Amino acid sequence: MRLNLKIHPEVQTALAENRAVVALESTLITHGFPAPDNLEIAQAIEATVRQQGAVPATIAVLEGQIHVGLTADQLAYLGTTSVVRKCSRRDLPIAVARRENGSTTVAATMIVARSAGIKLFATGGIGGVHRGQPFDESADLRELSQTAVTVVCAGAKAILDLPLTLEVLETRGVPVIGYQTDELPAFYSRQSGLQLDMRVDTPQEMARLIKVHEEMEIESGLLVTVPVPAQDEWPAAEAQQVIDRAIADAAVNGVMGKAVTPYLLERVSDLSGQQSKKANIALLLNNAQVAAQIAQALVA
Ligand code: PSU
Ligand code: MN
Repeated sequence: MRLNLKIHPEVQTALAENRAVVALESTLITHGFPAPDNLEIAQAIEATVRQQGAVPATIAVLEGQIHVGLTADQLAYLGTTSVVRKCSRRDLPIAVARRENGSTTVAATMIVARSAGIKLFATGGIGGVHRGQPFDESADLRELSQTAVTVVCAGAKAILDLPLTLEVLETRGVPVIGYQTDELPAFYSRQSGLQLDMRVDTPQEMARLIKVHEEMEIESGLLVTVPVPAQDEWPAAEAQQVIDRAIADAAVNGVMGKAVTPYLLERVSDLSGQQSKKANIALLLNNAQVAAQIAQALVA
């Protein structure tokens, strides 16, 4: 792929010197949380990566230019601008051609990270197969099957069909690894009851797997799934009721396509008050920390 990237000098230097870099997505800033929480959360994620000694590279499109690493002003602009295109793979050329602002989903962030030479990327939850809508399958899953970037997340978002999402990941050849867990985390809560084939307990162990995968030139992504910290968990039984209601509301309102995920996240947040937000923020910061530690182990 040939992308015209504007790489922040700090990120460029870190890559040239083989220092740890963690890519970060931007859809969670523009479509995942309302202002002003969104900007505070984005800043906190970057700060967490830095605290671990790694360089954050938030990825977004600003006036048609793809950026890898944003200045503080650019991040603030993205967090406060109302018209931003949510860009998955197919939307990237549209945002560039029309000189628009665009935020990148997991799929688009993987594409850009790969092109920039960044091996690791942290997010909240990947997209997946929607419940009751087996043909609404996030482009994230296809990207994971073909783009060699490691994505650190808290599983697929709990608004999704987790068993089907796991099946698709298996079909597409994506290794799914539990980080200090034997089962797939369920985003807001720690357990899904779905067993995983592989568990790692340290950043070093994960880095070794990434290196072997790279040496074998298997051009798929790797998915590292990290449970939300126990003290911030939103118990699955409670979360499920709220999620069921949000999904029903989406159906009644005819929400479709790429609007589904932002709608459900907002509805869940409105219906649950602070609980979903607390869990969501905690898992984002935790994932950023784990990703930065793995990034460090990769360059050690
Ligand atoms: N995780 C979050 N909040 C988000 C998302 C993930 O905690 O907003 C975004 C990611 O960018 C992911 C996207 O790639 O939702 C999936 O959207 P879709 O189902 O339309 O592919
Ligand atoms: Mn979707």
